[in-house]
Amino acid sequence: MFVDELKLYLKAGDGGDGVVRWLQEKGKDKMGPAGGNGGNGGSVYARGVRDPGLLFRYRHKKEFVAASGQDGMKKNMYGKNAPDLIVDFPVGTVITNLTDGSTYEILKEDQPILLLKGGRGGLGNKEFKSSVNRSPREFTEGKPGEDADFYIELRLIVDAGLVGLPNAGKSSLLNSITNSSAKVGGYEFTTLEPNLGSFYGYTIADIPGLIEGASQGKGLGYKFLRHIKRTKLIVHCISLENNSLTDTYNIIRKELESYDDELAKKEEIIILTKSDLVDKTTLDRGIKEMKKFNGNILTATVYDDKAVKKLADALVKILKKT
Ligand SMILES: Nc1nc2c(ncn2[C@@H]2O[C@H](COP(=O)(O)OP(=O)(O)OP(=O)(O)O)[C@@H](O)[C@H]2O)c(=O)[nH]1
Ligand SMILES: [Mg+2]
Repeated sequence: MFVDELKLYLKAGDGGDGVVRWLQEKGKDKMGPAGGNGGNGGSVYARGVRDPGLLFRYRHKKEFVAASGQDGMKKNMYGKNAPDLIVDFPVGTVITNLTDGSTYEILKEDQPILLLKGGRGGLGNKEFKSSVNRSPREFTEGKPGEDADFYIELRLIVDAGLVGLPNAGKSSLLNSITNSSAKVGGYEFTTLEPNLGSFYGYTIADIPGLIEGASQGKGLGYKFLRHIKRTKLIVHCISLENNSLTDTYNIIRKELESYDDELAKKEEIIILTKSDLVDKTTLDRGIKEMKKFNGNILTATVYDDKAVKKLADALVKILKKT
């Protein structure tokens, strides 16, 4: 199961309390204040890791709480600061603090981002000593650490995203040009979650097929469109098996547009797939028909190594430009 959305409660550690203590010497009474300050609570940081499947691990763990600072001690000793809590998220995660609305994007590995500050430790009675008060009984409690509910959403960072109807041959294409071994099947919705493949240093995503009415919740593919929100290039796959390439093209375009205007404005190329199933005249007619929509029409068949190589070369060129 691929988890790309969840809620987490995060809390930074509370500050330790300051304390009231007195210097002691054998046979003598209180010799002045000696209560130490409390330590600071641990802060909560988000850190990026290169593991798109990581959120799966958090599906049952709904909260992370950083440790509290230690209370102050006698002989003016400070309580220990608590360590910060670092929570890992896949690169591409968008984190929204549901209390104040602030958002954070994890775009790189490492580079921890502060989400919640730990509470400061309180002051011991030693801090309240003054010329007028040599035996202060005052101290302060540690401040509470910040806390909030967070909405966690993964939007994969990919260079190209394959979209199209179910059965268009997207996964087959991904497998033929990348190291991916996505499941392929002669039925709709073979792909149930995004597949990633690397391609000359670029990342290509294959997402479940889209169908007409996807934006109204039909089919599976819609919720996965978030994973191509950040892609530079949309690779629109249309099988030459379709009776009307134009209608097929328009169905997918309409769903992209109703999902997000920005998505619809992204650079797009069209790949006409399964070219082995049609004759040369039909193929040429198909290319001509699609040229109305897009200057970049490629063709593909996964059963011909030369054709795959040609497609891969063309795709690299396009990716280099975008
Ligand atoms: N003849 C021919 N068949 C192909 C080609 N590419 C894919 N197919 C077949 O088309 C069917 C669908 O392929 P998939 O790659 O699973 O299609 P998909 O677009 O990923 O489908 P979903 O995951 O359901 O959206 C499978 O039976 C493939 O074997 C091709 O180039 N030529
Ligand atoms: Mg597929």
